[in-house]
Amino acid sequence: MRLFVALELPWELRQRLAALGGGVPGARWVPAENLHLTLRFIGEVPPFRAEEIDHALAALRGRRFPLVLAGIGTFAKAGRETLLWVGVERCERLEHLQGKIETALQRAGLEPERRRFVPHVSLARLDNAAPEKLAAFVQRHNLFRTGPFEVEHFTLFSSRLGKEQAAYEAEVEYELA
Ligand code: 2AM
Repeated sequence: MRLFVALELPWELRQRLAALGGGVPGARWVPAENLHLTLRFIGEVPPFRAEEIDHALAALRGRRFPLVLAGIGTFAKAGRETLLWVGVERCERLEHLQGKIETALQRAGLEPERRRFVPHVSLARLDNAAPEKLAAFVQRHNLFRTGPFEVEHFTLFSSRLGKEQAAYEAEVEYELA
């Protein structure tokens, strides 16, 4: 199965994020039900490994914390914008939780993640989006900011890749104290 660890977002917040979508030709907007904040992408693993991952995550002790989403940005590959996202206000407790998850997954036998953790919620994947439309979108929504919401658990998701959108399923929720 194809797995990743993420924070689920409150439904009202996801609706608010999904409502930002539109006005950028070449953007494939993530539907509200798929919006999440990835903490660690795992990828394809055999069932025995999935079980070890679950055990490692279940043994992790973490605490609840408030989180604020703020700002809009893009990632580019080879000079081309590929992803439009909403950012996260700097949060040490989020970084701490992500670090604990990384450690737990390495103990469960996964290779270390080499890429730096840049917390974000993907809003749209971009296929040749018109740069001026994209820039206008970023400018229009740059002050986007949510009220703080409480992160009470993190989630192990499985993902099945579809033609239009991936289908994500919450496999296990891990409560924070
Ligand atoms: P993204 O939204 O920033 O692209 C499920 O695929 C989640 O895992 C997505 O939110 C995706 O982040 C994230 N992810 C991180 N690395 C990935 C990779 N190499 N392949 C696919 N998804 C990845």
